[in-house]
Amino acid sequence: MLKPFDNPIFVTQPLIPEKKKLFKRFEEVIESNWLTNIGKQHIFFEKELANYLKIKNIHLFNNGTIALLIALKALQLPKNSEVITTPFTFAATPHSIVWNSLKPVFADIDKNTMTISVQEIERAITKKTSAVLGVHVYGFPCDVIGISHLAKKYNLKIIYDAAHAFTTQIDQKSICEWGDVSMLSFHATKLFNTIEGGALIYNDADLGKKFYELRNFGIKNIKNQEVIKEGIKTKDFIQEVGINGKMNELQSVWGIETLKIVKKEQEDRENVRKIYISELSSIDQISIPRMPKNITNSYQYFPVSIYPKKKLSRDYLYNELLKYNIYCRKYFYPLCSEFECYKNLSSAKKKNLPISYQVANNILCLPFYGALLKHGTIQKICKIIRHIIP
Ligand code: T4K
Repeated sequence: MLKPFDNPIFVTQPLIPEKKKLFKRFEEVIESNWLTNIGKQHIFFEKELANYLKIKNIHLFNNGTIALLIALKALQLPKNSEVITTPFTFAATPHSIVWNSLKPVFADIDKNTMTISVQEIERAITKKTSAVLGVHVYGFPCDVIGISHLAKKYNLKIIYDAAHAFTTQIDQKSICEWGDVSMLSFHATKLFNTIEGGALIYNDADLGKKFYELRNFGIKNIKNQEVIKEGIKTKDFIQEVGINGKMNELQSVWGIETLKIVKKEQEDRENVRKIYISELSSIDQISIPRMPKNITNSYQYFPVSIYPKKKLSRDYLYNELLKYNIYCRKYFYPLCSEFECYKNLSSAKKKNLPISYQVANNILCLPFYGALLKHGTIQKICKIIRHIIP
């Protein structure tokens, strides 16, 4: 038997900025006495990020879930109306619908992209449908063109959960340009992180203004400095029921420094990806989903599907890998539609979601981050997998 790893190998490892540069920026923040509430670092980071992603309109948030809550709130969808979404996602996606007093309706996914199927969306549309919340799962883009057509035909809003799609581009344009609004997550486990954090990307300036205000308790879009200088009482300027969704100055400088190293991490992950493909492609029981040619990989996860055969299944591989100190993740098993809080919805019935069940039962996210290139780690992981599935 091959020797297990001395230290656990997790599904991911956070990207940590260069400490010297980071601490210098922390000092700058501390000495400025300005720690949060859309300060200098926040504004600078927002601009840097917009340039990096080559997009015009972006607002930062303290995490992706709050960003998604605000995205739905700002669209002012009728109370109790239905939002069609995928069950093959993280809990934050349907939760954000329910937190807005809206009803999630699950539609099945496409077998190849694992994203919500346009045909299934159309089948689920009723008079009560107000929006579609698609998820670019693992950075695989939803059928954005098909969803746009449906939205026009039925007068629906489109929200994209792009938590996994930081670098995903279609024909060299950010995936986040599609739909009314897209949410990015900058959680520690994401390719690009601010420890916790998120962003909304949008086209309509009025919608952007709403995001800005809802993020800050609903306080009207006035600068803090104006409030201080002119002694304006903020209570006079609360227009809506907002929330505290602000990214702070330390998160922002973490983001500024991480942005400098994310390209290198992407390149490293590309090399990890190539090694996985060359080592694992010949194993009959493993299928590696591939991006279409005009799509840039998101480098977020490395999912594989395991075709069950005799004792060998996804769960068998998962459990065997644990013996070697390798902790893969079964993202996203079980489906959100199986959770206690959603299982009684009529759209949650198993017969309504056959592809989602099939995908969720066989998928496994293998360890995927640049540092796997060190000390032959990635080669050893592949060797172990080949040993388990001869
Ligand atoms: N929509 C989608 C589609 C999402 O996937 C997510 C988040 C959201 C919305 C919401 O965005 P945020 O509000 O989070 O910005 C993790 C993350 O917490 C979560 O952000 C992520 N999706 C989800 C898919 O994965 P867990 O419960 O799997 O995390 P955890 O703590 O088990 O971490 C996974 C592995 O990462 C660990 O085995 C070890 C490693 N790790 C983790 C942390 C936190 C580290 O090495 N260092 C760390 O600091 O949810």
